[in-house]
Parts: sequence; C-alpha cells; structure tokens
Amino acid sequence: MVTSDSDPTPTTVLGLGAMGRAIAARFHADGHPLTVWNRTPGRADELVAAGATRAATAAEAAAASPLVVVCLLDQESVRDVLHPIAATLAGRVVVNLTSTTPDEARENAAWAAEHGIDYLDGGIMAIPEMIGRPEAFLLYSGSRTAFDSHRGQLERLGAASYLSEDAGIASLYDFALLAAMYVMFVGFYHGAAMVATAGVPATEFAALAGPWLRAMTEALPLDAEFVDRGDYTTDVQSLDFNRSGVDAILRASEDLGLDVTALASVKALVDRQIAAGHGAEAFARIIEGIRPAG
Ligand code: FVH
Repeated sequence: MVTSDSDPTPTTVLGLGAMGRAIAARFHADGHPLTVWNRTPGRADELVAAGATRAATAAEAAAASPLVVVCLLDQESVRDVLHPIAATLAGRVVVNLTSTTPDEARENAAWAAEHGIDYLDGGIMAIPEMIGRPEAFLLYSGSRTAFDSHRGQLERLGAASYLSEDAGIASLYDFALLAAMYVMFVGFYHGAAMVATAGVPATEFAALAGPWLRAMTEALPLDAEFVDRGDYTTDVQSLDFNRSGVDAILRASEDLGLDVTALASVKALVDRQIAAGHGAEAFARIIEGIRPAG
C-alpha cells in the first residue's frame, strides 16, 4: 500500500455519492484508516470490501476520526447531516467539499465556530474520475490551521490552494469558474444547433470548436487587463464592431428557426453598453453591465 505520510490521519468521509466515493478511495489508497457513512448504506459496499469501516450513523462515523470530510449534495443535506451531530464534531476538523454558495459556506463556518469545530470549506474543480490526478485542483478557504495541518493529505486529491480565512471565498471562486464553464458550454450548444440544421454532427463541430475556443481563451489575460484597469479604450474590435457581428449571428439563428435565448443575452449586454455611450470601447466593457448596480 502506498502511504502519503508515515502516520496517516484517521479520516471519516460523510457522503458517498460519485465524488465522495472517489475521495474516500483516494484516502484509503493512501493508507488513512477510513470510516465511511452514507444515508443509503449500500453505496459504501465497495469501500468496505476494500477495508474501510462502515459506520451505522453519521455520529458514529464522526466520532471515529479527528478529520471529517463532508461531500454531500447541497447545503440542505449538509445541515441535515451535520447539525444533529454538532457535539460529536466539536474539537474535530471538518472539511466540507459540498458545493454551497459563498453565504452558505459562511453560515457553516459560523455554525462550526459556535460549536468548537475547526471548519475548512472547499471547492472541487474536478470530476470524480480526476480525483488524485494532476489536472484536478481544489480551492480552500476558512480555517488556515485546518488547511496547514492536513495540506499533505488534501493535496493527494488534487492541487490544493488556500485562498482566504473567509470561508465563502473558495465557493466564490468555484462558482465563478463554473459560471464561465456553463456559459461556454451553452455557446457550444448554440453553435452545434446551428450547424445541425445543415446535417453536421455535433462531434464534427466539436473538432472545430475545441481548437477555436482554446485559441480564444488565449486572449483572456488581455481582456482581464482592460477589466482591472477599468479603462476600455481600444482601437480594435470595439463594441460597435462586435454588435454588428452579434446581430448578424442572431438573425442567422432566427432564420434557422433556433431559440436565441443564449445569444439574446449577449446582445442585451452589448446593447446596454452602447446605449450608455461606450460603443467605441472594448468588448470587455460588458462586465460593467454585469456588476452589481450602483
Ligand atoms: N460529481 C461531480 O462531477 C461534481 C464535481 C464538482 C463538485 N461536485 C459537488 O460535490 C458534491 C457531491 O457530488 P456527487 O457527485 O458525489 O453527488 P451525488 O452522487 O449525487 O451524491 C450526493 C450525496 O449526497 C447524499 N445526500 C443527499 N441528500 C442528503 C440528505 N438529505 N441527507 C444525507 N445525505 C444526503 C447522497 O446520499 P444517498 O442519496 O446516496 O443516500 C449522496 O451521498 C455536490 O455538492 C456536487 O455539487 C461534484
């Protein structure tokens, strides 16, 4: 058995969905004495067959280890599982890898502090198959002590970055990255629906869209410079220039009978900045229409 350190921390994993199982399997492979619990007990079978201990209740699981890693569905399930076992969790480290909003993460941190629990929140930038592989990365915020104490173990899941004492910050980054991903995928599907009207399979479109989008993402740092400067002065690719392109793509999509919800949102953001007198400025200016008003 490969071990990550000479005295692996006994670890409990609460929640054995696809991600919880991948995390638990990594810890088990690294030699951490592992206790697992899941609402539906059968999901622990494979880990138990490999040597993990099945706990009958979440409280029994929490009592077994100084480090409790939580990977449940959402904030409601986190409350359902953790609140009744607060007394057992007192004095332990809880690393919550469940996707929650920044404010929900802060709510968990405040609740944990009230109960003497050392709370670290995490955002997983990976799918279960990537856990333990170099391309996986996880973002953490909350208790610095908890992160420093278990850093080596957490790094076995994927590259680990500690961002802030504010427990909501990991989730903020996580959701910001996911927002960028979702909008990109919707753009891909819109394009795929366009070429599908000519009988082009999505796989064929993907072969072109992949390299195209990769090349375009090379421009992100330059766009980010406009945003950080707050100065969108440009002599190329102004909003006015982009509006004619966006309008033409939208008309073409309507001609093809497509739903244009995705493109209409792009057009709305562009039009708003042009109406406010910024047509000569760079496309990156549309972030000003996304920011909170006032
Ligand atoms: N899977 C992924 O690709 C993404 C990658 C990025 C991060 N997410 C987040 O990770 C959390 C867990 O995701 P998951 O893939 O493991 O999700 P499921 O396979 O659906 O498992 C959900 C587990 O939560 C348990 N559960 C749900 N509600 C309750 C509840 N009220 N009380 C107790 N447990 C609950 C569920 O139990 P069961 O249905 O098996 O009994 C599963 O263990 C998630 O936040 C992703 O956004 C994954």
